[in-house]
Amino acid sequence: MRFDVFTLFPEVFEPYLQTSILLRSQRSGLLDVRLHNIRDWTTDRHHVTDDEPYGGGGGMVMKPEPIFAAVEGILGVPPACPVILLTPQGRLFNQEIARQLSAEPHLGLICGRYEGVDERVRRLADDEISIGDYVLTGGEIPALVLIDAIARLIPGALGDPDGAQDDSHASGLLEYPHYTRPPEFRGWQVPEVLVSGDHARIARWRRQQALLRTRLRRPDLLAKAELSDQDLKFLADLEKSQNELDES
Ligand code: JCQ
Repeated sequence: MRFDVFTLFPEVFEPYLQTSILLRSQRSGLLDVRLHNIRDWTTDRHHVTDDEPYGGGGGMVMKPEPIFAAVEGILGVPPACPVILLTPQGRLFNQEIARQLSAEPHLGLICGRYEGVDERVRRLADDEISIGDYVLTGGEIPALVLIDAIARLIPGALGDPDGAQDDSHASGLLEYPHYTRPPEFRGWQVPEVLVSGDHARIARWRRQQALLRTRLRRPDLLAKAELSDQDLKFLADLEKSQNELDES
């Protein structure tokens, strides 16, 4: 899968892209991230990429010409792939959107800076995505978030055949608790079930822990999750024992 990233700060992508799974995916040819400096597409003597907002008010706005020149210069007219603008005004990114985007062979990502981009840049974008309700200095971290979440869904990227199947949010539930050696650390024991060797019992315990944790921390997710009859029985029994305690 190929990403073309349009940014004023391509260097901030380098260290993260040169690490771990993203590095391996690029080396194996599963992932191809191309970074483009919007400043390289300016045509004026001082390579200016921003300007004052019409109508006044503080801050600076990214000019449309270099962004259009960069995106169209690299991706063609019309662009050869979907183009996404990273902005707090976009639709909220989640695992479902990551899954859908991982089916695309090629994506363009535009990173804004300053107070934002000239409104006409929106005409270049097929989609606008936000990674959360807060304001960042630029769209670079959001673009890395998308690349990371999407790239690890490419078949073969994680190295094991089960891949991202077990991950938090893949099932719509939070993950069950994980433990590794030592069996006791500072007096805290690894749950007995995990060292029992009883794989059916381990699977049941993990599922129940995921359900308990999701109910406690993210009941909004539980309402949307795919639940088996056994899951529903477990949750119904929990409610029942909770009610009995409340009445006593
Ligand atoms: C993305 N959540 C926060 C900031 C303007 C394109 O215009 C702008 C882009 C940014 C950077 O993105 C974010 C963001 N998701 O701040 C202002």
